[in-house]
Amino acid sequence: MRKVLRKSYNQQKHHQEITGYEIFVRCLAAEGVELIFGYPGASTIGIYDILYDPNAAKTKKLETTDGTTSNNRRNIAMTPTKAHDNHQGKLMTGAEVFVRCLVEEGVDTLFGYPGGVVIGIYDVLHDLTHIKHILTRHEQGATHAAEGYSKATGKPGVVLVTSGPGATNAVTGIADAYMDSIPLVVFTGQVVTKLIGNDAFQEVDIVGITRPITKHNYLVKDVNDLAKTIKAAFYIATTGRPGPVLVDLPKDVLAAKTVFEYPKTISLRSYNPIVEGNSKQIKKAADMINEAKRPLLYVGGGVISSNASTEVRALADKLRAPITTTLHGLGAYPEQSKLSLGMLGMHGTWYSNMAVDQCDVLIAIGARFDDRVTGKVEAFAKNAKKIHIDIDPTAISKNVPADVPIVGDVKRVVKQLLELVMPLDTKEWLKAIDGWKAEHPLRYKQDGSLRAQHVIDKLGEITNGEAIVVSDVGQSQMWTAQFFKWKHPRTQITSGGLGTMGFSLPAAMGAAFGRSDLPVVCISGDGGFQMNIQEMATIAQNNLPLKIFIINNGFLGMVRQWQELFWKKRYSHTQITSPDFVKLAESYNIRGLRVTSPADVETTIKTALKYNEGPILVEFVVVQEENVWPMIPAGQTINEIMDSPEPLEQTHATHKTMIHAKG
Ligand SMILES: Cc1ncc(C[n+]2csc(CCOP(=O)(O)OP(=O)(O)O)c2C)c(N)n1
Ligand SMILES: [Mg+2]
Repeated sequence: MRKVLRKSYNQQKHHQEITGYEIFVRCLAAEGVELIFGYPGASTIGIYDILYDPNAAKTKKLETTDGTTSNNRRNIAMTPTKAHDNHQGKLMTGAEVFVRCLVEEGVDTLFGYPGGVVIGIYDVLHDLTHIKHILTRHEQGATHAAEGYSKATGKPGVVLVTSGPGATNAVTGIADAYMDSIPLVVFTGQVVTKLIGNDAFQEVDIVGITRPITKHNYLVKDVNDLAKTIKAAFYIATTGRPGPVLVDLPKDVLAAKTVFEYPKTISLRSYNPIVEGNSKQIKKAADMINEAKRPLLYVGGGVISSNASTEVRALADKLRAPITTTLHGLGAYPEQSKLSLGMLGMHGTWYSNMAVDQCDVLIAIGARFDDRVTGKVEAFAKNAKKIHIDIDPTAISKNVPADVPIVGDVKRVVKQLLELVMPLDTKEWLKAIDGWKAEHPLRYKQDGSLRAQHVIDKLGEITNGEAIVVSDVGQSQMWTAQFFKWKHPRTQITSGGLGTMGFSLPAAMGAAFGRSDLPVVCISGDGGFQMNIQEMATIAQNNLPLKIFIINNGFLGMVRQWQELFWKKRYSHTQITSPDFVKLAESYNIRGLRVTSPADVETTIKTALKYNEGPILVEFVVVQEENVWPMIPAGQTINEIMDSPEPLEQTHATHKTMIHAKG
C-alpha cells in the first residue's frame, strides 16, 4: 500500500491561511494516518488534489488505495397474477401473508437476496409461480434493478433482502430512488423483536438509517398489522411524488400466524397528496402564457412518472413553444421535432441554456430547479416570469421563487391548461433559437480517433430512438443524454439526483426484466462498470438479451475533466485500469466484442442489436482525454458557459441538431 501522507506534511505552512482541504489532510497526518482508502468525486476533489503525487503513477509497484491499480432473453413468461386467489380469511404465517400481499398488489417480479431472517419467505416463494424472484449478486444490484424495472414499466419496484449487511447493502439504491422519485417497496428482514436493540447477530437499525432517504418506513411488530402495512407501503410509494418505502420484518413476525385480510382500500390520516390543481391558479398561468412572446417549457422527470408526455407534447405543439428537458425529462418530447432544445443545465445544449436566459415566460412542469440545472439560482431565467407545476408542494419555490405556483398532478393540470391557452406567434423566437442551434450545435472532433460521442450518436441513428438506454454516471452519461435521439418516455434511465456510479448495469438488467418490446442498452464508463460488475452473473444466469456498452477511456473521466479544467491537470487518483472486458464477458459465457476504430462502430452496434441469443458486451476503447461540452461550471451562469473549443468545420455536428438548425 502506498503511503499517501508525508509525515512532514504537518510541519509545512505554519501560520498561513489554508483551505479546508488542507486542514483535513493535516489533521489526518497529525493523527498518524498513512493510508486512505477512497474514491474521488466532485465534493472531495480538492482533497485529492493535495494527495496528488505526479511521480507515483510512474512507480511500478504503486498500489493506489482506490483499489484500481494492479499494473496493470429471454422473455420470462409471467404467470398472470391471480389477484384474489381466495386466500382471504385463511390462517397463515407472516411469511405467507407477505407473499400473498405481493400477489394482491399484482407484483410479478421481485429482486432480492436471501438470508437467515427471511428464509421463511424464501420457503414460501419456492412453490409460488405468481412471482418471479430474481436473485441478484449483491443487494445494491437488487435495488438498482428494481429502480430500472420501475422506470421502464411504470410499476413499483420490489426488493427483498435480509437483515444487517443485506439491509445496509440496499441503502445506496434506496437513496438513489429517493433522489429520483422512484416508487420502490423495499422489504428488509429484522432480528426477532425481543432482540431488537441488543446488538444481535446481523442486527442493524435500518429504519433509523433510512429515515432521511425513504418517503416513509415501517417496523412491523405484530403479524396482525402486516397486511395493512404492506398495503400502505405500496400506496405511499406509488402516489403523490413517488419514492421508496421500506418495511422492516422481524423474523418472529414472519413466523407468527394470523388470519389473512388484505384491505381493499386505504386512507392515511396524515397523507393526502393533492392531485387537482387550483383552477384559479391554472387560469392565471394560462393568462400569463397567452401574453408570452418568448415562452419556454422546462420539463422534468415528473412528466414521465405521471405519464403526462402526451399532454405536454400537445401543449408545446399548440403554443408552438420550444421545449427543453432535464436529464430525467428526456423522452418526454421527441427530439426529432423542431421545437426540441434537448437537455438544459451544466452539460445541456448551448441553445437550451441561452433560451432559458432569454425567455419571458418559463413553464416548469414536473421539474425541481436542481442545482445542476440552474447553476447560480439568482441568475437562472432572470428575464422570465415563472410558472411551476408540481405534485410536491415542497418542490415549489424551494430553489427559485415561482410567480404562479400550481400544486397538482401534472397530467391533470396540463390537460386543463391546454383548454385555456391559445397558439402563440413564436416565429421570431424560434428563428433566434435556430440561429443559436446553427452556431453552437452539439459536436465532436473528427480526427480518425474513436470518441464516445460518435458511438452514442450512431446508436441513436441506428435505433432511431427505439431503444431503452440505461446510462451510468460521468462523461459517458452526459454524452448519452446529449447525443442519443430521445423519442419516447421511459426509454431514458439514469441516476440523476444521487449520481450513483455502478447504477447502469443492474438498472439495465431490471429494465430488461420488465420490458422485452425494445432492445435494452446499458452504457457505462470503465469506472462505473466495475462498481456493480458482479451483476454480470445475474444477467448471464437469466440469459437476458442485454446490450452492454463500456466506454473505456482509462479514466474516471468526469473527475479528470474537472481536474483538467479547474485543478491544473493534476490527475490525482483518476487514472484507472480495467480487466480485459472481452475475456471477462467470455468467462461469464457472455459474448464479448471490442472496438478501437471509428470505422467499426456502425457494424458492431448493428451486430449487438441483432444478437438475440443472450447478453452481449462491447468495449469501446475511446480517446482518454476528451471533455463534455458545453459546460457551465458549477454555481455559475450562462455568461460563463464553455463550448467545444473545436472549430465547427472540423467537427461532426449531430444530426438532430442540424435538423433543427435547418428548420
Ligand atoms: C459511487 C460514486 N463514487 C464516486 C462518484 C464521483 N464520480 C462522478 S463521475 C466519476 C467518474 C466516472 O468514471 P467512469 O465510470 O469511468 O465514467 P467516465 O466519466 O470516464 O465516462 C466519479 C468518480 C460517483 N458519482 N459515484
Ligand atoms: Mg471512464
